[in-house]
Amino acid sequence: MKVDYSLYLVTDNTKPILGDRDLCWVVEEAVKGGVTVVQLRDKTSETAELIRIAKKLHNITKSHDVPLLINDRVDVAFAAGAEGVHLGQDDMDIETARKLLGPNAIIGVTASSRDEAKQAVEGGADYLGIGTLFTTPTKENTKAIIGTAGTRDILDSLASLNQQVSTVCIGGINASNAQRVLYQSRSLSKGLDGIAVVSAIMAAPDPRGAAEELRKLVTQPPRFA
Ligand code: TZP
Ligand code: MG
Repeated sequence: MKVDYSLYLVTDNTKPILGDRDLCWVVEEAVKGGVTVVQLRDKTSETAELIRIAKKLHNITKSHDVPLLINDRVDVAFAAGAEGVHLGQDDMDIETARKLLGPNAIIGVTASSRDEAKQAVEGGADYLGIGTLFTTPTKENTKAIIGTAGTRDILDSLASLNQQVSTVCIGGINASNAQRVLYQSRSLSKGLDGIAVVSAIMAAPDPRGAAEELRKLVTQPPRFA
């Protein structure tokens, strides 16, 4: 399956971001607005509840032909029939995840350095979540803020590895910097395939409108000097 990574939504169920709104409603609005991939990221729900949420989200994403990936939890991805997982450096190894989920599963890995990127690519990751790009209140304990320079460095290293792996960047991306992040990377021989956002959509009062705006920004020619 060819995946469109251009506008990748990572969910957040914490009060400062979601407020009192229903997670499924926000995600459905976002998908209607043009989100191309959804990652369920939930660090608090117990397993049974997480599977219930994942199944509900999967019904929504499936009806829009958008892949659903589960953060950290290969078991939950399997139980919900999700299209794949997103693994951090401390999560299950790619080979085991692939054995459990099958050859067509989408497996993404977080990479904050050249070494992590190389290891993930050699391990067979389908895409890399490169970051953290900019400081963000959404993930305060993030281990590395790599900035634009760190991102370019990883992208450069992928070009020299001559790999087809897809890439998205995450951390502090919103409508005001999305085009810059994406199009500046395109001056490299390996550019980003998309941007990943949490608060820019999840915290927006109108998540559908926020997704529509971001989708336009990532698909239309850049409008900055
Ligand atoms: N991983 C690295 S930064 C981050 C995650 C999940 C949070 C990004 O949130 P936001 O609101 O898009 O800055
Ligand atoms: Mg993780």
